[in-house]
Amino acid sequence: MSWIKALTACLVLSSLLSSSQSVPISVDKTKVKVPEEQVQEIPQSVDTGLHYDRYLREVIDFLEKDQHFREKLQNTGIEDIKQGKLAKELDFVSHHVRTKLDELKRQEVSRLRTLIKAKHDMEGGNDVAVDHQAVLKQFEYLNHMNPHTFEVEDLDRLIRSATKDLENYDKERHEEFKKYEMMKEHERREHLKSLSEENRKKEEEHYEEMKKKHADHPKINHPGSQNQLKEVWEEADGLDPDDFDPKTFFNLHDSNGDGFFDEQELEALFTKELEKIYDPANEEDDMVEMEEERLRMREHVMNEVDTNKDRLVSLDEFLMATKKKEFLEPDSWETLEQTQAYTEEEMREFEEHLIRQEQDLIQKTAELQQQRDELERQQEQLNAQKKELQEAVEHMERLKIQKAPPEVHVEGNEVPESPNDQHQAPPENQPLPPGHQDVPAVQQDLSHGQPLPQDSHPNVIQDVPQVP
Ligand SMILES: [Ca+2]
Ligand SMILES: [Ca+2]
Repeated sequence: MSWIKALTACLVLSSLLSSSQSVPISVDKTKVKVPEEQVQEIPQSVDTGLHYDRYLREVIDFLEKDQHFREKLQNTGIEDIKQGKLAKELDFVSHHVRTKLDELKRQEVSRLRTLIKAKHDMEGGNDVAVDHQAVLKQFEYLNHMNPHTFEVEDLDRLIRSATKDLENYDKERHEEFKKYEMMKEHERREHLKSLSEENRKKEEEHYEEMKKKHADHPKINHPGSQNQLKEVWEEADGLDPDDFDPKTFFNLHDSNGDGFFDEQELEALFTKELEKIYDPANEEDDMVEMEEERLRMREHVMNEVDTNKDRLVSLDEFLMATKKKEFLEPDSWETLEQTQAYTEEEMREFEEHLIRQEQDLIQKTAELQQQRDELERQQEQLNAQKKELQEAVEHMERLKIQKAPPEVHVEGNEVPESPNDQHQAPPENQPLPPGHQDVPAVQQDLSHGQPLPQDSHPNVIQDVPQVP
């Protein structure tokens, strides 16, 4: 098994082959430093569909440039790769490749942080700080404890994660398809509910008619059978069916010439069959269903033909399969519309789930409205308090102005005379000015001009000589 094959098989990255082949082996034999434009180039291989697809492909792309790593890969079996033996060879790759891998990892960590932040913001958690370290743990394909350099553990994690994730990838696609179909049916049922009796009847008739029209198509050949491949040979390749030769067929459709049928190359073989059922111009043909049918066909052929389970069909495996009875006399292929995507029970659960989601949404909306009302109420209260405070301040200002003395121009040491001073009593030992003895504190003897003791006051009055 070729070195590229070993790694791609392990990673189920058959699509990588096209890009690997385009990198000349001599590149880093002659050049110590990889040219910058080549460094920046993104591999043009088929997307694996993983969310870290770009990172994965860039890492593989750079490892391929290292001669030591390539040689080790050549001599390492799939199981050993899966067990992490290949990852250990990272310690021996050249410095500039390591530096580039460090850079790729830092970029990936930064991309994840941006994603986490964006998700966090969307969920409305602006005021709470994100614990990146904790959230990063969910991304198992790199070592988040060391965000700066790419180490053996990073390669090990990448290999393990990609293997696991790609194995689950088809399963997830089937699940998504099922949900898609249930949602379609749910919307149809809801639409029917909104119609009048008469229109509902018409709509139902139309639906049945379209279903019938979709199911009416030429016979579908069993995927991977002689009949199916012969049709490709004749119609797509334009060759005489009598000349059909499996080995020639294999070489013709091994598009990248690596000696294996990968998933994409296999799927391409089913286009002729799928065109018998699906036409994008027809109302009754759903192209999402066409892709599900393509996936089913590829899975079926892989299961039958890929005996060593590396998700690639070698020429030997292919030739072995052409000798089997199923190849020559296959069963009929049950197409998607002939199978039930979901049970009524699953549909019921799905709709219940939708109702719960809707109720949650209504509840959340109500809670938000309540919070909004409360905030508005608090705002009004604050406004009222502010107004009161403002009025109090204005009142104080007015009082201050009333009490304050009029502004007097003062020269030298002259003390301004207060208007209140006029009403103040003069200092104690100063004689009162005439006419100011308003208080009879000391009564004067009017005849003698002598002060009299206070207790003699009534007599003094009596003693006043009577003028005849
Ligand atoms: Ca191939
Ligand atoms: Ca195989």
